[in-house]
Amino acid sequence: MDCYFVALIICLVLATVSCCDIVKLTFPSGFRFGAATASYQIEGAWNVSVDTFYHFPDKGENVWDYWTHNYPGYIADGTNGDIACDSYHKYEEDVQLLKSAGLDFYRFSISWSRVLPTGFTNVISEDGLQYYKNLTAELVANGIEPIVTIYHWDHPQVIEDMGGWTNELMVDWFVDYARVLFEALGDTVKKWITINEPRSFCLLGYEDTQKAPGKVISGIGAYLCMHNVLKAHGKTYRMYDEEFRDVQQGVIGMAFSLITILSANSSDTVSADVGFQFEVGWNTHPIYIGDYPEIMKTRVAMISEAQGYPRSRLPELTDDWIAIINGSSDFFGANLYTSVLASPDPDEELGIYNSDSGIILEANSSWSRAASSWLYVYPPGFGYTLRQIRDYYDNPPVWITENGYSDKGELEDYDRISYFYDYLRELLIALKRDGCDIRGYAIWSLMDNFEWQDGIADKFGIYSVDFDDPARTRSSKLSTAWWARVTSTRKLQAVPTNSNARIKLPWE
Ligand code: GBH
Repeated sequence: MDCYFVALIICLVLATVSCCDIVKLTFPSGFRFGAATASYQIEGAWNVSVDTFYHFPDKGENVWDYWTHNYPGYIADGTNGDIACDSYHKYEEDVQLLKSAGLDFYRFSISWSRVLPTGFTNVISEDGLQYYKNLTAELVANGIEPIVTIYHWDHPQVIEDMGGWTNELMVDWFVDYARVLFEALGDTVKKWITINEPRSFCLLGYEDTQKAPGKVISGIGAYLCMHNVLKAHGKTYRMYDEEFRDVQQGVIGMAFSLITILSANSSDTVSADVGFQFEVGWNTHPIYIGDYPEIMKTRVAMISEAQGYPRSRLPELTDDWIAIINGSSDFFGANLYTSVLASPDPDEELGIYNSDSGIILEANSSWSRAASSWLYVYPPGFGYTLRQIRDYYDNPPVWITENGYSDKGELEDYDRISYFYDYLRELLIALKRDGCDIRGYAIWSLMDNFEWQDGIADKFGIYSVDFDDPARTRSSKLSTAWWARVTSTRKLQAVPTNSNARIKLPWE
């Protein structure tokens, strides 16, 4: 009896502690906050330096240079990244932006064609490498950890001329490039992300004109692209193991494009999961489980046959490749913004296959929206997907490598703050109540930037950038101050509701 009583008291105390902890909305002491950007979206200086020996520009042309210069019609406002935020010249100021917001890390990406102007390792641009050495040194001097994305969509055009991600030789070209970065920066950089969101550029760049290289290779391009991405990632991971890990002691992962997929109809227990396996598992199962999801292999083979192809449009991962790719990840990088509802495609009952998944994905029209056409605000989806990752992949260490909200550039960005509040609250519940191993969170984005096919009209920054001003002046938004309070208190802060509530910046 006594024993039960004591146990009961202990339980009550524990329950109160953990519940109040969630109520207080504090972050664990080791939790890390940061902001993310990508080279093409912020750097500018697209043809900056001339090689003194070869006398050719030693920033090579990449697929986004080529795409925006030759096909500006595919960019909503016809803009490009020639200057962007001019971070190539303003990186010291950018580091101060991070510091003012109290951020612990900066996730930035490296421009392949800035480091390797010919695309290959026969010429290494000293200027290009120096830029990233300066940036990482500046970060470290200011107590900010660099987290480096090796590839965020801007591979050299010369490589695209040879098929880019649809050419299997890309695998070795990528490994060669990554090795140059480990050699040059690996003493300082201890967290590497090989590739950002393969799902996005494979689907939108090799089966659609929304992203460079804008090749429409329907039904085949994206699968081939992902196949080579997985190989390039796996081989880079093993190369780091063999050549660098002992000495450099870093970690390597990928930033996956995640999307929360919920059932449109509560009695449908199948569609949301099938949707998840096709949209997310396609990329994550090979790395965490060892092969493409079974349902993907079966359905794509069956539909390919019905379409008259001699073999499945989904390439096969051989046992040798599975051995390289399976387990090639030290952390799970999650880019997660939005949710959709899944339902079965009724045409399938008539024997008509409109898609390989057979699932229709549609946002709920009652969800509120950001400026980006694809971004719906549904905070519970964030927690749902974090728990899904825990359950599917044995609770891996997770870094939220991107999350954020787009608007039209308001400095008093209440909606952005409210998005952060609601999503971070879900994150805390997943972490503290549900035991998800979430280590850190990166805001997308540090500053307004070139938002790919949407040009510069949709803004994700917690700092604004004046794109009409040649100096690309940065200014803080209301969310800057809100973030500074979150990072200094390590606690979620209330959402200001009107301009009188404007929080003073720490340096004001
Ligand atoms: C990220 O894309 C990028 O990494 C980053 O560079 C970008 O600036 C940021 O987010 C904001 O857009 O037709 O189903 O393929 C993440 C979000 C995921 C949004 C894929 C568009 C395509 C819809 N993207 N999604 S789909």
